[in-house]
Amino acid sequence: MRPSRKRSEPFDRLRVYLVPLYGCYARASAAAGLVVFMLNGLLGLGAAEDLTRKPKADDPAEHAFPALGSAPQRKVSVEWNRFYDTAGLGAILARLHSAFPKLTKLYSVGKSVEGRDLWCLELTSEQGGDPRRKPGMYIDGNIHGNEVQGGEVVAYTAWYLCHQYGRLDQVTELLDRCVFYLIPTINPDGRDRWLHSAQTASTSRSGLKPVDSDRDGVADEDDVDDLDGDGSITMMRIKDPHGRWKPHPQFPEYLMVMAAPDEAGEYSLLGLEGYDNDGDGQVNEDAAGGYDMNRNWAFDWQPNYVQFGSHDYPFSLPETRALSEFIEARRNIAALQTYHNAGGMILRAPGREGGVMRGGDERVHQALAQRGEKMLPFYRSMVVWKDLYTVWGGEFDWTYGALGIVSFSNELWNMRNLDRGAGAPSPEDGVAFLKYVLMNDGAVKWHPFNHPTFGAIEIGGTKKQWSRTPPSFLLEEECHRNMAFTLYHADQMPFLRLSEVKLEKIDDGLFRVWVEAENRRLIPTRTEQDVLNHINSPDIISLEGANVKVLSAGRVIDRYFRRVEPVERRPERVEISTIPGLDAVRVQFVVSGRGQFTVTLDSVKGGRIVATQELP
Ligand SMILES: [Ca+2]
Ligand SMILES: [Ca+2]
Ligand SMILES: [Ca+2]
Ligand SMILES: [Ca+2]
Ligand SMILES: [Zn+2]
Repeated sequence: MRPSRKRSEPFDRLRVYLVPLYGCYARASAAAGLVVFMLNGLLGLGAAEDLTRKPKADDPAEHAFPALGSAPQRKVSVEWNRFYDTAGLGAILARLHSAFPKLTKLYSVGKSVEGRDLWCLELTSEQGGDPRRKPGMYIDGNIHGNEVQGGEVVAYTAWYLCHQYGRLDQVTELLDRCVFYLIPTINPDGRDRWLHSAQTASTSRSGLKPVDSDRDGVADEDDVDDLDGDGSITMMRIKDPHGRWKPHPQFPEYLMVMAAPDEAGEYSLLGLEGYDNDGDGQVNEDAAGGYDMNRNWAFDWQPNYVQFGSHDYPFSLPETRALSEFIEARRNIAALQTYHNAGGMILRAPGREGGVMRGGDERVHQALAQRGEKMLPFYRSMVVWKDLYTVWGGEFDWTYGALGIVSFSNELWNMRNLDRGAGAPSPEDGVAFLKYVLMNDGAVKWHPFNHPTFGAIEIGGTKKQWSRTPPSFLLEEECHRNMAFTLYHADQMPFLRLSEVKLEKIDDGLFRVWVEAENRRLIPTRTEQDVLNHINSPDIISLEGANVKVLSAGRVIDRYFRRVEPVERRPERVEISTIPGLDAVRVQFVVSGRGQFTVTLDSVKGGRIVATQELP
């Protein structure tokens, strides 16, 4: 078939000619410049611009087309390249709720110390019946006040699910089958303090119940202070011939380094910006709050002298109390994610050495997290106590340990995203990113200040958004990828069906009914922790009919040899401890009678499934 080949030859030649031209920018632009120069010469055009004609100033959104992964039409427009305070996150949820009233319910789960609501957007479709009987995915963020972007990830998830329902089959099926409980911020006081006032990347972690951290009889009397009123809490340094620090030779305006052991330094560091507000001889020794909401949960809880920040007793804080009651009341919650920052981690229990994580449950968590590592560049699957540090009374230790929920905590944002190189960026790489990519937004140059205690000092360093949260243009990516992992986690919640209801005649009016109940996803209906501790009711497969009597029943322990372990009592109702992931359980009933009967599979986390059949 040569002729057609021959016809295309001139095009092939053209392509061969064009490819190197594209590949060599210098040559292409030189050639284009020459052409423009020649045209201008020929047409006699001057350099003056025509200022009379303009494009129409339409709404650009009316001319927008989708990039993959996001909604083309946006009933609710939100920019995901910035942070929102508690009222802002609430406003996003409120707008979503009024734009998608059939998909959403919006309510407050409780109030914070300062009286801010813990807003929850409940999201599911009207398909598939009672939301309380659908497998539930609980997602929260920002338990540490400074770890703000969890709030945006959760709000993004709400926004994305609302807009993609009915457009992407995967999302439609997910909302038909499951229910989402989305609480963007569970520490709204700490969040607002971090966003509204001068802070560092790590301050305002606590909630705002006053605590006398230094036990001088007064609570919260000496926090950081924005000395120069520039909206940032940075570092204080003082010229000191005996100091161990010196400006970085390459980046002296921003970066300090330790002097070599045999080298004289130039500066001493004096800590975070601030005064000794109460004149006790210490600076910034008792900040607002002074506890850790993620150490206040009633599993492996330890008092403050063992676990700093655990507060008075488990659930002593209004936020953790309200959230625990909310979660505990929804036994359909089978999966949970709680977003923190930073470091790029997919964390799982246990929080302490020797803490609880059952073997089978560990394998489920591992499989999910391994998928997550592929979805989240630079994120690593980790166990808290072993790979990070010991946590007593953490949120997901309680949700897994006390409730048997498959739980993760993602530590959002990894600094490796700065240059996406082979290893972690050095301080110099970080400063280069600040300088060349962020045009120095993120840094405060060292500048003089006259301090009442220290005298002539200098203030400077990085802004609070640096190091623990992504810059604007990477924030939407962080939101989407983490949401995608959490939707995958949600999709692996138990997905049950009665895959077989088969009749076998024994005699006239006497039958065996073989029932198979299948779980088409990875997460079992009840985790090992749940089964071993009798946390939730077992799954139940029952059979009933107006003219049908169940004579006996049993669990099938070998379907090929038809071995059945009989049920001692109430044969119409067989208890199943769990339906494992991607597996099935089988039950055999012996029945007499005639007419219609129903088989019901009832699972706390897997829902209620009914099949109807008839005895001949
Ligand atoms: Ca105090
Ligand atoms: Ca300042
Ligand atoms: Ca003080
Ligand atoms: Ca102070
Ligand atoms: Zn945290």
